Amino acid sequence: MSEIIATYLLHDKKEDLEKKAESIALGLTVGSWTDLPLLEQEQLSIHKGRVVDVSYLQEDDRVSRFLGEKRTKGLIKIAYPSANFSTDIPAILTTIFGKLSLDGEIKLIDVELSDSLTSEFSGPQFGISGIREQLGVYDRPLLMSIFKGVIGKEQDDLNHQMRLQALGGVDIVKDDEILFDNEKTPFESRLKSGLQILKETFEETGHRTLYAVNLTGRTFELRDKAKRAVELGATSLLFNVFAYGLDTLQALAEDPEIPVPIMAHPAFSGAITPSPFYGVSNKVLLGKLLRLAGADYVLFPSPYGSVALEKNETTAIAEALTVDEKRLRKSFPVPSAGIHPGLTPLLINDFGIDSIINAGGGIHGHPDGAEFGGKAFRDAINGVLKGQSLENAAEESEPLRKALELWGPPQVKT
Ligand code: 1AE
Repeated sequence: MSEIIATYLLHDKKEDLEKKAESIALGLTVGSWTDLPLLEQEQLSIHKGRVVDVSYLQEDDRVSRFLGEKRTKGLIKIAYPSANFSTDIPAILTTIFGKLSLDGEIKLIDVELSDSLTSEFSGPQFGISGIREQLGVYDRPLLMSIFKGVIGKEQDDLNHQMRLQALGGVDIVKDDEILFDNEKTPFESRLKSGLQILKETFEETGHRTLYAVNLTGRTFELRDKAKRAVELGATSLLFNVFAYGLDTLQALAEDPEIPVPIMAHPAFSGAITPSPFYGVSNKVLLGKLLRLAGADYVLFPSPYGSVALEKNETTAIAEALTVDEKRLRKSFPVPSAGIHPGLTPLLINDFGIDSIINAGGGIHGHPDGAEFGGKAFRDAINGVLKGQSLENAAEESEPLRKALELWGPPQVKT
């Protein structure tokens, strides 16, 4: 049966979670049920929500004190028949966590779509394998860098940064998500210049670099702007998906006239995910839903940098993006924020080679500049893959040695 099963974490005022689950399953589908005549019950049965499971968790006195009264903690799973909604993410979200998201201490922590429902979505157009093919790189994590300090700057400044990043051996350069259309570096000329620099560096070094230009502006302008970017030769688009909505990402990803990988930035997701009581889990929002909506690359805070998530949260996101799934390509996990070369062993250990190591300050802040920042990362990656310690790899790499002197090997618990 085509359906979606949603799992919720509750801290409920009442003690009877079975009753609560039943009221959600009916309330969000057919409404009151037992009073209906049998014939009507039969007619409506394909629309009726189903309680799949209810489990009680250890109550936490600190939580009850924090919320001002005793709470019952538990997990409930409800199945919603696909017959109730059109097959689009707005309809799904409104069904499974629309009004319900306003109903006290309840958090959506997982969603499972039946195969037939998943097959209604195209998912990533390129995914990990498609991006690797574009770059011709198959045997290591990719390296990405971010333009930094470019607001108010001239195109020449960006060109200089682009060149250094590419010469450093970076595979993908992304715009900073806070760089919008502006007079000094407007979208089209920024893209044209960036691509020209990358063409030149490719001719010089033979190393290919993709450029994720920030697709911004009003929602209804995005499609034409993205098509124009494709005409100009764009190799990727950066997209602040949570400022626009998942359905907007899906519309761009599905458009046959926009055949480029799309990179989802997590900006604004922190307004939805962090609470233990409310909102949506990172695994669902940044993992399952972004993959379903068609993100080819997904940025999220790593467990180590400046804006960190708990390690189990980050591995749950990466797992949702990469788990074998018959009908959807895999999205590239991009653990980010405050990343420097000293973190390379931890990142590869946590996320494997099918991930992207992404740094802004950790590349541009290298004592010898961004080119050497890129080289330090590439040498760290190669060393780790050869089984070397960072210190050993640094003996053969001056860029890495200087990076480690500045940032050090990480002082984090593993
Ligand atoms: C989680 C997003 C990280 C991001 O977008 C960004 O700009 C990071 O910059 P750095 O590496 O922290 O300088």
